[in-house]
Amino acid sequence: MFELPDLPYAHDALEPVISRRTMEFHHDKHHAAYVNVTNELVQKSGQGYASLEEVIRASAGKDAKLFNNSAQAWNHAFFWNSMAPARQAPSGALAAAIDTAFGGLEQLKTAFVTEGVGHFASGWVWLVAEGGALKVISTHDAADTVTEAGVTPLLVCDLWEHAYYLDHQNNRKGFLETWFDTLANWEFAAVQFASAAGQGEGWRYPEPKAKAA
Ligand code: MN3
Repeated sequence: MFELPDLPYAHDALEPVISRRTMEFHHDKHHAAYVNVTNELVQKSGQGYASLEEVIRASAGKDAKLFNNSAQAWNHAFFWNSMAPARQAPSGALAAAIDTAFGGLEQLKTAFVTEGVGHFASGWVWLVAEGGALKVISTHDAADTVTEAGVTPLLVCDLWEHAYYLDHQNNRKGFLETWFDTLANWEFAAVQFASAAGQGEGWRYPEPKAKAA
């Protein structure tokens, strides 16, 4: 059984950009539902899976309901890790790679916000590493980079309205700008970036626990 990982901070730690109320719905209800439905579908399938990543890859293009729920379970856990309560800035090799790819952090912010605002309807905006270079991409609905060989996600922001509507209403642009400036977890991104270069492990969803007999 896959578990709903606890938030890496308190529900109100990201205020005022993301309120406690949003986190209570988003983590405790939305994310929990994706994990629960994934578990139900995996159980029904009778298949044993060693990881959530395996579920996502096995269901992609074959079982839309299982893919959508398992990928959303993964994406939300990655999203919580993509944020930190204290404002940070990229440093070291990651900062250098940002300069190379975008010309600087402000230009990366523009690319990230523009991609997120331009993305129609629900999905996710990502900073990723591919072949040693950084890129900004977006994915639709539940789609993510778990199914993309050679693509390592560094950060993601949720573009579904439930992520920001209570706090920012329809102002997706304002949400993304403030998110990028104040919540982006550059320490987490740096660990992911190093893993893309073969240094250390990238983030993985917690392994499933055997069901109690
Ligand atoms: Mn969401």
